[in-house]
Amino acid sequence: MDNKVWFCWFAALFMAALGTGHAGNVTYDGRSLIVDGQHRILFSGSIHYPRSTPEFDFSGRGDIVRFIKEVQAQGLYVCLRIGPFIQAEWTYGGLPIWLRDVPDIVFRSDNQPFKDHMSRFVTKMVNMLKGERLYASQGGPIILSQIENEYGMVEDAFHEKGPPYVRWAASMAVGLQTGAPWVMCKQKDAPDPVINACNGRRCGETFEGPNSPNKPAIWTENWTSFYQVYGDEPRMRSAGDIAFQVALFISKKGSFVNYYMVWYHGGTNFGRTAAAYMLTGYYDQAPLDEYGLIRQPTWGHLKELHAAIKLCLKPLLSGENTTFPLGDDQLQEAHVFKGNSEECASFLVNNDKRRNATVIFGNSSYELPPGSISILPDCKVEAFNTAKVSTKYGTRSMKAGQKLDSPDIWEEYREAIPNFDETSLRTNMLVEHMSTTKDTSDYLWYTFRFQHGFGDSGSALIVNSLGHVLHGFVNRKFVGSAHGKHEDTNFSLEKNVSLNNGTNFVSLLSVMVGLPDSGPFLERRVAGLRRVSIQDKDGLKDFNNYSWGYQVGLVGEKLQIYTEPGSSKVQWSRLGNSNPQPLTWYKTLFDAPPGKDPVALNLGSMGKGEAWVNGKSIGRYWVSFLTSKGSPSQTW
Ligand SMILES: *[C@@H]1O[C@H](CO)[C@@H](O)[C@H](O)[C@H]1NC(C)=O
Ligand SMILES: *[C@@H]1O[C@H](CO)[C@@H](O)[C@H](O)[C@H]1NC(C)=O
Ligand SMILES: *[C@@H]1O[C@H](CO)[C@@H](O)[C@H](O)[C@H]1NC(C)=O
Ligand SMILES: *[C@@H]1O[C@H](CO)[C@@H](O)[C@H](O)[C@H]1NC(C)=O
Ligand SMILES: *[C@@H]1O[C@H](CO)[C@@H](O)[C@H](O)[C@H]1NC(C)=O
Ligand SMILES: *[C@@H]1O[C@H](CO)[C@@H](O)[C@H](O)[C@H]1NC(C)=O
Ligand SMILES: *[C@@H]1O[C@H](CO)[C@@H](O)[C@H](O)[C@H]1NC(C)=O
Ligand SMILES: *[C@@H]1O[C@H](CO)[C@@H](O)[C@H](O)[C@H]1NC(C)=O
Ligand SMILES: CC(=O)N[C@H]1CO[C@H](CO)[C@@H](O)[C@@H]1O
Repeated sequence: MDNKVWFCWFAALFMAALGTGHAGNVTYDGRSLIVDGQHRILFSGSIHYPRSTPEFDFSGRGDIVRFIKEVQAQGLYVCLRIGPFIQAEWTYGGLPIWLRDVPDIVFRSDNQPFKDHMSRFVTKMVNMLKGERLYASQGGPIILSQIENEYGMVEDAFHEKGPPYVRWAASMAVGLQTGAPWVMCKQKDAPDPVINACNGRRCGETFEGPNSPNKPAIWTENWTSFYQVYGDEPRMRSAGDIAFQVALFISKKGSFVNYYMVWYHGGTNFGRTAAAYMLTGYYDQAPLDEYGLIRQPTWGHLKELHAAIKLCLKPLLSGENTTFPLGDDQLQEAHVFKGNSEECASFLVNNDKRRNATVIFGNSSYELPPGSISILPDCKVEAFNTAKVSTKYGTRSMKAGQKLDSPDIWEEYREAIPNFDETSLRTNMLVEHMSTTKDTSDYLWYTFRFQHGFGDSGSALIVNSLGHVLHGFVNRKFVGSAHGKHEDTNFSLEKNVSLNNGTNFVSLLSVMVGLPDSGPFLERRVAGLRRVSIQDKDGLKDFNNYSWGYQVGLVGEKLQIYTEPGSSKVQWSRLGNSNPQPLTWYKTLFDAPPGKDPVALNLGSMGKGEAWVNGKSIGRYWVSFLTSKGSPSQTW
């Protein structure tokens, strides 16, 4: 197990331009983190570095040391969210699939096998970073670390095994002596000295605050409710709404806001790293889009917000705060920070989401748009209002570089449909998908053979599956496909089939589109076929406990025909337009477009599958899964 790779450590990088130099030991008090002896208001933008790459070069995407050194070189700090469970719409929440085979393991619980593996991982990680001198106390950029992730959401499911696990995780982390504080997000009872942080899209409104007066208010993650799954339309959160929540959080003495992906940069779920039903594009709507390009007006509006808050720093960090109502209907209020001398900053909040409000503050009158906050860095002149977006809308234009739609430039290889006689893995029952594939492939063939006393076309094949996709073949003929969805993975395929009088072969291809990543007891989740029967005029015959033959993965995967050496191991043929078959590999060669712009492939004419460029998987596509408006969720 030692050579298995835990491939996702997520780091958030701070955008606050704080200059370089040593951060020193990092501490905190009730106001904020104290970095290099100074209170700080910090903004950071999450980036999952394995989801980002500037070109079709995938070497070392998991190199965290290189990533952190690059962050430092840019003059930024790092808040490292170690996990090891990270959810993050990453397959299996970032845990390696082999962990479920550890005897007696219960993930994320007061369970010795899990704790052993978790502490081994976290220790290895921290020691590696210490070895590279990357913690602030060593002159590095890491000023904060996170252990676990949103455990408060699932803690109750573990009953009496939950709280001791939280205490253990906190003391294990703190015991590693990083010289910088630790946070737990969504964990009201985070034990001292670990800081409880808010996760959620509206922390400005909902956060109950730190669980001790000595801890600062920290917002580690805004929301993840806008990740896109197959079948979803893209959803945008307005720049004004984001700015409102951030300004409100700061006005209530918040001192650290981390823009989670929907707000900063998502990237791409390359290969098979996406969790169940997640799109390959991750938070394309973020201020830096899937390709790393600036998305306006969000990016520009947040930049102006940060500049306005920066003008308020002195009174914000060292002043006294007061809060008082402004209107008569209790929907408007002022948060005022007054320093020693003339320093004064105020946040005028209009909580009325429908109406403008005219308020008197000081001796002046201010017009506040619905659901907005005005920031007055001198308590007089409005420097910024969250609803007044002055940045222009931007559009991303895709330029067609090359057309690859001529059949002449393509070759195909048809994947063999295995029948029962060709399988070597046998049992007398339906197996669970994940424990059989061990996630070496999305694909698992379930096959059986049976005798039928009469040929007929009035029989029906009925299959129930717990995810995620099923393709049915009878006597090597395709009979149909079905799939579940993110909210309900349970689905059935019912198809009329014509059977031979004599021997019949049924081959069912179960496909997973990423592993689950959320909720308690991940180690016990099941997927794949649950029930298989055939209805004919003699009645319903159940095949669950029949003799089954299995094949893990596809022939093309085994031969790696998406690589140059693998490609030469099979006979490719010209694109045939007769009898198209699902499960076909296609390949072509093309010249890389000139220039340095991001390059995308338009897979809009495809169905469902995975795409490789130069032997590297650029992720899955599923353009045949349409949204309610009838379009694919992602074609680029
Ligand atoms: C940080 O704390 C450690 C342990 O208390 C101490 O040895 C070290 O000198 C401190 N570093 C700085 C930069 O203050
Ligand atoms: C200062 O802000 C804190 C946090 O929002 C709040 O609990 C407290 O009541 C405020 N103090 C005053 C005097 O308004
Ligand atoms: C708020 O005021 C602005 C201009 O002062 C106006 O354009 C807008 O329609 C008003 N909005 C509402 C909801 O009354
Ligand atoms: C408001 O105006 C009065 C009279 O001109 C003045 O005494 C007072 O200081 C002003 N208040 C503020 C907050 O500017
Ligand atoms: C099925 O095949 C058997 C053996 O060849 C034959 O006796 C029987 O008549 C066939 N039944 C039908 C309905 O064709
Ligand atoms: C899946 O759906 C079928 C048919 O609606 C139902 O009989 C079965 O109990 C469901 N299975 C699960 C695990 O929910
Ligand atoms: C199968 O065929 C029968 C008629 O032969 C039809 O009533 C039924 O709807 C069909 N079922 C399916 C699942 O297509
Ligand atoms: C298959 O066998 C198991 C026990 O071996 C039994 O619990 C289950 O009900 C059987 N399933 C069906 C569909 O007959
Ligand atoms: C309040 C809120 O939106 N919380 C979300 C934070 O993210 C997790 C998943 O990581 C969601 O389950 C929560 O609903």
